[in-house]
Amino acid sequence: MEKFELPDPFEGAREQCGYGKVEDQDDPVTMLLRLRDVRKTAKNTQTFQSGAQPGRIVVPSEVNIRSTRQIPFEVDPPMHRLYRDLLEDWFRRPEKDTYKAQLSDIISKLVQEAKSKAQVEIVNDIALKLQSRALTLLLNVPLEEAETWISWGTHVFRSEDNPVDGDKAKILYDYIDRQIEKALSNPGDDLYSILLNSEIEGKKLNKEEVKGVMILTFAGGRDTVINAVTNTLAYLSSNPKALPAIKEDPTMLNTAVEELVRYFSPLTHMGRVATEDTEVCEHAIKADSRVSLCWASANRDPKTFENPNTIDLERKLNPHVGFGFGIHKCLGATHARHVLRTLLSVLAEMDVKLKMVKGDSNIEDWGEFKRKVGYDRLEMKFS
Ligand code: HEM
Ligand code: EMZ
Repeated sequence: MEKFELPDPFEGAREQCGYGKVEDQDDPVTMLLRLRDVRKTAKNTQTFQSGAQPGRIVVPSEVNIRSTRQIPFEVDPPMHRLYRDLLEDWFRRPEKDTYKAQLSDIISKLVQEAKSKAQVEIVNDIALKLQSRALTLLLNVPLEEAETWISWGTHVFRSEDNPVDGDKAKILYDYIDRQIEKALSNPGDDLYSILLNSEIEGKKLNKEEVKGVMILTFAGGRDTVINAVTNTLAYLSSNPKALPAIKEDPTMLNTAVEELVRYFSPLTHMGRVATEDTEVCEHAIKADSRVSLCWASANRDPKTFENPNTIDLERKLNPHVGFGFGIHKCLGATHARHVLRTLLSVLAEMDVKLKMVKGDSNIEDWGEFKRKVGYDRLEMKFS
């Protein structure tokens, strides 16, 4: 049985100095590696802003492929609060029973299909389809719409040989523009229509703002969910006792999902831009330079997590930052948690056995740090 492992490349630097450096398109980034510093910096939105030039807080930087500001992700207080107030109710929809039933149906069908095949490629045939179909529930659009999104491949901004591919991004932007026009001429009860009808301080959101929310919903919730689903299946295949244990005691589902998100940390890090000369970890940070909050490193910090490199599905104390920390905490977390929870519970209920056949690792390259985040391809057998 192949061992499933996502090694922690940050251990040495986190212990020695607490930060690392990465070059990116002539705009270097100081990665903050300790949980305490990550939290402190995320809280200090005055000195470490998200509302810099659109695309700049993302690593690799997306300044060359978009001018649309992603909302509420690239907005600072006080505006940030107004957008969040507008969005939070909608993003709690996954708590509804109808939503849960539909999600369970989407997942059961995919698992049935996988069981009927001799072998299945997880990334494209399960994770991408599951992510796309589940997203139709969050946006409240017809299930068929997912087929278009599936045809775009796993990442909407990256192609095989280009981490920031403008042509690829244009497919998404043009698609969203068309959906916004459709919603304007024929409003329904989907997220586009709801947003176009919303007001902040008595003023309707304009098309550019709606586009900013929608790009974020498509981009932020795509490879994160795909990696989380793929890694979950890889993990289960090398730990055959996990599903029977969950079936025996479904209360484990809550701690299991949190632990998987901690260990996988599907979003490695996210940047901020310093608004003034400052210091983190006794390291000088110049005004207008970039730092990043490394969720993946913080989630293995041994000062907080006992046996940080072990997956313990019943971990009791788990203040992980896999979904971020502070005001920008992931809006899609309720949805993502339900996706993972339902996946585990459907597999457990169906007594599915998983066998890994072959995996090509997806390794992110952050200069001195190489981090496995999942798989580009993963062949498995379901029975
Ligand atoms: C923010 C992780 C899924 C939408 C964040 C942040 C993290 C994160 C770490 C904080 C970014 C920051 O502080 O700069 C993840 C992970 C996911 C996931 C690990 C899957 C396992 C999703 C999904 C959606 C989504 C499915 C929506 C469809 C957002 C939005 C924000 C955000 C809108 C910005 C919130 C704000 O700025 O107030 N996510 N995310 N995410 N995420 Fe997610
Ligand atoms: C941005 C980001 C959002 C960015 C919370 O994270 O996710 C990245 O995958 C995208 O490339 O544009 O949406």
